[in-house]
Amino acid sequence: MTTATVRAEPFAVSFDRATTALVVIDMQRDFLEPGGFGAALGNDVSLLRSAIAPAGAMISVARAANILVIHTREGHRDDLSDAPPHKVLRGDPAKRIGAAGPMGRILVRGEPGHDIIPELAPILGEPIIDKPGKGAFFATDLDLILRNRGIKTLLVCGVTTEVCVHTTVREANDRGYRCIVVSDACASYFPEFHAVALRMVAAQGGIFGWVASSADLVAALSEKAPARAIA
Ligand code: C5J
Repeated sequence: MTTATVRAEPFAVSFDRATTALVVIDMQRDFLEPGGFGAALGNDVSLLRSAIAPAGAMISVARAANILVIHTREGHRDDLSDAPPHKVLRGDPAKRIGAAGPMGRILVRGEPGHDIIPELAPILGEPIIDKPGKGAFFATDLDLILRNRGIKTLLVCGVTTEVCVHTTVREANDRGYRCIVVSDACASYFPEFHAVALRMVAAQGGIFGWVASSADLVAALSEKAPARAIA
């Protein structure tokens, strides 16, 4: 039996492990550590750290249950040709996208700040989606990867709840994926936005999907499941 059932808002949801992926959004040094993009925009980056342990627990249980784990990173080419000018020109010129910071050029691919934080480092075989936008489907091959693997349900966590997590969940809905947002494995620089963003997902009978805690998902996924079949 590969089906798991989890307590969730607005109601309990069942999903098949074999057609489920865990998507970990933008758990990058640029957002979670001092000196990166998040800090450059004036945010208190320590507010995001609450998501690290729950996201780590989700990654561990997904790996153990043979659930595909996908990581995303927001960032741009080093010539910034894929960055809209309005995004680059925002904020203090010394701290804009592409400017030199303590973790290298801000939000630029290949720089130390663009890396996923060491606590949640991907392992071999886990796709990493480099995205220029907030949504993980925009200008990426995420949809192709999911469809090639027959994925139907996404467990979504990461940062920030109301920006890249929400945008990705909205994009996923329109592409036909069921989304379960992992409440405590997401975080925002604005705790009130985090709370409201989660409520928005589950409101109106689950207009964007479901919201479940990492503890409930870990418990649901810890039940023994057979190994993934090799095609
Ligand atoms: C933001 C993100 N907040 N990953 N990016 O700019 O949510």
